[in-house]
Amino acid sequence: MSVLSTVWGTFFPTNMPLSFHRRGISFRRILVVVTFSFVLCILYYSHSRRTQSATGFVPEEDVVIWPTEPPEIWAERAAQVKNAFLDAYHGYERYAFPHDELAPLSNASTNSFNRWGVTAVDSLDTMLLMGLKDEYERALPLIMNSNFSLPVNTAVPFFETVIRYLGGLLSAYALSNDSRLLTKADELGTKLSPAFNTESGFPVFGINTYEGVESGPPIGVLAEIASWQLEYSYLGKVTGKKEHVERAITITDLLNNANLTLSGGMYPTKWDLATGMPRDLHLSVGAAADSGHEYTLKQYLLTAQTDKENLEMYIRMTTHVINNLIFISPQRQLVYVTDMSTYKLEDTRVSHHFEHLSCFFPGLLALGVKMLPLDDLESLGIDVEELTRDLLPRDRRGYETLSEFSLADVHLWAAEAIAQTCYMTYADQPTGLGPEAVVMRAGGMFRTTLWMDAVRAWDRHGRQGSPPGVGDKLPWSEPPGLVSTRERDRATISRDYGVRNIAYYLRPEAVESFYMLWRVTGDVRWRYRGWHVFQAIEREAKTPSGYTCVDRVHMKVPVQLDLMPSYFLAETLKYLYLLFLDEDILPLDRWVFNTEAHPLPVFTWTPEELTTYGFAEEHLPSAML
Ligand code: DMJ
Repeated sequence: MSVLSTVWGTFFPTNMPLSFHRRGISFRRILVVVTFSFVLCILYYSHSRRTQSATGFVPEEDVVIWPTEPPEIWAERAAQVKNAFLDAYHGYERYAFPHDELAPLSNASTNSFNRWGVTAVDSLDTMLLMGLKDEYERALPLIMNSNFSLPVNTAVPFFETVIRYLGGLLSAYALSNDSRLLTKADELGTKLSPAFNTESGFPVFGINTYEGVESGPPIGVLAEIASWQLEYSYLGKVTGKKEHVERAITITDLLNNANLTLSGGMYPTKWDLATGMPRDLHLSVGAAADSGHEYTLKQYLLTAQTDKENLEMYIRMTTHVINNLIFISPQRQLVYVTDMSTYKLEDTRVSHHFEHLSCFFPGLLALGVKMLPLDDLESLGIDVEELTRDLLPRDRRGYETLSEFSLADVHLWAAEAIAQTCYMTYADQPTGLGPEAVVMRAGGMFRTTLWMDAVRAWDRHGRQGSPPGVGDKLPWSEPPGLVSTRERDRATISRDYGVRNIAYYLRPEAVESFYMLWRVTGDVRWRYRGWHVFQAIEREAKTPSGYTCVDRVHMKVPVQLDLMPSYFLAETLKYLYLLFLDEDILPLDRWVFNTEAHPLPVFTWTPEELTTYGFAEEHLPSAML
């Protein structure tokens, strides 16, 4: 109003007489006022529309026509993924074996993961699942002959070695029952153990397996210090070796004893390897943190749902993320999970970055929905009072907010909405490939909203349409005829985000979540989304000898890089294959995927093991208490 009256005053001073003709008001002045008012109306309308859609008053859904194809089509698509795996692996065998990874344009090899043939080891279990006996037999001698040593003065990265090599060996053992693989896994797990020689017991970044000494900075990141319990507990279970099991118990105890009051009960990203305490207040489920959170739920599931400390941590983490890190974009209602840093108690900054790595998170939520009685946590011995005892009042309030809803519903809506955004970051690009990171427009006139606020508003207004962000969306495309970079940049405003890192590194996280959501909901849309991703990979990433990471995915003419990471075979192609395969060969209540997609079988500790290994009461099945 005040802007309007200023403008009015400029053109019609209060001392001006009241009749137009007699008062000499020119047509030009009237035209200016009318035009100005029109512009104001447009701005007001578009702003209120954005605000309304962000708070869920206007649920927006595009009409997407999903094909109705005969179900048999999926078996044929699974076969196409198997062929893609064969192309990739044969290229590796031909040009790179026994080195680590294939450079699929130059047909050379790279050795970034210890020179122990990481692609072969990472691929073993996928070969077994796809029935590729010949490739499997050809890879075995490399593994059997490896002594996991390195040239003097070099170190292996603990985390990558555990998830790719140890996870790969253990999974192949579980699927084949070949005890030689277990012997190698035991040997490797033992060789890596100097990593735990820190004051706290958290593993250090690297180990010189030649001299058996650890090396690395005094501060570690969550993903690297807390993503090995699955592998070491299963190794302990199948070898019967106390030292392996003790390592897995130690990490849970260490994390459980940390003071998490200032981080809302969630693990922050940096940790002090001497004191075992958090060193920052950066909260994220993306790079450097991701699998540290993933392993809370998965450790609970792997141990046949007996490890209550990890379950409690999963509930605390997801509650804090849902209340604080999930947002919805102003125009397209894209739901995303981001990160935030707290510098002083009241100085918290949200980045609004959305990383491809974070796209594993919706799959984790979906897994939790399937496996946990989220609306009856008391039946698992979870006491919310106890769970929130050390939290600040503002964080405790987040639990009250969620208690107004079915927790299972909220987790599933968040999973579906975020996974859809992961898909849109692929479908919006001319290549159909998803960039490594995008940044959502959140400043200035862009009123981005906490997703839970939008959910509450949607609920208050009678739950019209799908929950915020869950309904179908059409891909964004650039309006035709734009030439200058400025024009093209401006056009992306309607997309709600800018592309921050323009490469697709053949990563699995999006299709991993599609697979989980397909298994949990049975909704064929997840298969179609995965199929579109696979087609884009075939179109843009294929080379004569394999598949490569792709740069400039947001352009019509992308650039092929020259690297085929081992996780493309271990994870991306495995999840796509399982997504299209009709038979559920790895039921989620019997198998748990490590963070490199290596399935490990769920197991229970026997009463003797529980006593011998000195488990804390929290780990004991209720029957034993
Ligand atoms: C994989 O090596 C693992 O999934 C890890 O946890 C992080 N991401 C890469 C693949 O993107």
